Amino acid sequence: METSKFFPIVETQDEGYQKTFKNCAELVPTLPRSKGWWLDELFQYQGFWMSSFPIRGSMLINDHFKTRPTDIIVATSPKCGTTWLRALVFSIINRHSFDFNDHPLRKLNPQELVLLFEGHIHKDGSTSFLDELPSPRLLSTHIPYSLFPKRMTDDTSGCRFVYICRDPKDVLVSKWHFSNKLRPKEVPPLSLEEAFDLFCKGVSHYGPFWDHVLGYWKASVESPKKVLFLTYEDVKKEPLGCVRKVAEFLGVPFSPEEENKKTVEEIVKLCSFESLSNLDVNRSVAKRSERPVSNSDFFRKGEVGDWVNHLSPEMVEKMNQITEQKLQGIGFNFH
Ligand code: PAP
Repeated sequence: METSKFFPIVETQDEGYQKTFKNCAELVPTLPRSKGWWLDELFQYQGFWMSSFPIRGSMLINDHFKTRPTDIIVATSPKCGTTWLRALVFSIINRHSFDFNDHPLRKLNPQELVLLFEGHIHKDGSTSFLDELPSPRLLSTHIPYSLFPKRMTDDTSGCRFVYICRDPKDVLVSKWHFSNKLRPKEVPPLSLEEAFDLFCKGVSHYGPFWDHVLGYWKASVESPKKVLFLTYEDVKKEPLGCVRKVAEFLGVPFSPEEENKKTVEEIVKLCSFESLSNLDVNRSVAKRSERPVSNSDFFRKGEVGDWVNHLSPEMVEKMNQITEQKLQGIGFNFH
């Protein structure tokens, strides 16, 4: 069976990894598939559309990841504010280690500072890379909640998830712009109509979007000490309150001295769109071979409601209807 076309070449793997790689290589060609948003293919795996690389990442996490009670996972559906949340959580938990004027965020893009879990579980062909990270490990993910192993999602495990979601209309617009940056120059751009159609059918990375949100929402209701559920819109509206909430959730609340020193304000300021997007490191348009996007591609407008500039009234109505129907009666909506 020809499997290499689905996967990038990976370093030598240890024996346990080899077995998972083999299982995954056999599984992927049997899954329902659809064209992707750039030139990738998406496969339907356990109810979610994913490309082959994160499917394998998810299988590796299930088979091999050794969880620690201090692990913190920043989780999102793509284009919901991962970059922002990575920066905020990193700054909150490391606030005693760095000076705000000489902060790692001033030199590294948040995507480089807080690594993608399903990407880095492949690194070095064994768990050694992740095993060697100091505690508390802070990792980022797009993997849906139901795909994580019980040993991470059980109430008895100390591992915590901070989730952020966003109005799907803004997610679609952001994803459409981003996808066209990833498409090779030789192929025509993805039209907004095509993107809308794929998104509404649930065929988007780690989608259906609504099922992704539902998984984390339900977990946050059932296990509020394990999963904190935030929205992009709320963080925009009340950044200080949200940062305090995250710190409390992670067991590192701000002390009265820190409040006096305006540490919360410093974190919000450093991680704001205006501040991060204007740093030299994030203005860089250089691309690396392992990542076909540049740091600057993660910063576009950073606004709530940009969909009004792109979507037709019919599109808005259809998207709102899907959202109403999917989230009906759960106690949460995007209003
Ligand atoms: P990813 O899923 O590829 O990791 P992610 O960071 O989740 O991307 O989403 C990018 C969006 O967050 C962009 O939204 P836009 O296209 O609507 O503009 C980006 O501009 C926005 N973003 C990035 N950093 C920040 C920030 N510090 N504050 C607010 N929004 C931000």
